[in-house]
Amino acid sequence: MECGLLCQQASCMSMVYEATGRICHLHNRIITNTSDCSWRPNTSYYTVVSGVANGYDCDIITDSCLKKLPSAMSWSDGSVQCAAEGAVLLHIDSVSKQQAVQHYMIERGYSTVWLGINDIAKEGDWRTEHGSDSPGYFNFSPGQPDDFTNQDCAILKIYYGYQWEDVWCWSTNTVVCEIAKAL
Ligand SMILES: [Ca+2]
Ligand SMILES: [Ca+2]
Repeated sequence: MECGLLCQQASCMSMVYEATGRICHLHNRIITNTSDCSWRPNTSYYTVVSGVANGYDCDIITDSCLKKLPSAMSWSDGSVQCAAEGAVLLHIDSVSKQQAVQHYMIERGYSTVWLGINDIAKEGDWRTEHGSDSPGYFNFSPGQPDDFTNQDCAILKIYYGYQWEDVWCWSTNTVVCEIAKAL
């Protein structure tokens, strides 16, 4: 009861009460399913393994959770929308992640998805969405990026066998936000 009142006062999204230690854990994220919690033996509470905002799928990528936004939009609008919920645009930095995302897109029927990289600041110099890091991993389709009439943002595209293409940042594409799994 006290935990619930504390939660109300703090406007928390969910809570876990640790009976043995009489500790109330308040969370600012909704715990979406029981696999996010592990049952502690000999106690009457759950420990949060990964509490993630509602609507995110945490079974695709090892370290993060993904959510597709309801409508397609430009790269910068997608970036702002993801940031509003503490997330970033989907970022692929390894072969294994590329394969996992590809499987996810096939399963969901997504044909194009924005990637969190661009070469807006300097042509041909691809950088991650926030900050100045080089992405480190690239999977552009042969002949891409071609900067055709100033294309500075990247998508992952079914047409190119799920490889990447540079496109106009103002074009509208599916947005998948990515958020780190919280422990
Ligand atoms: Ca470019
Ligand atoms: Ca292109």
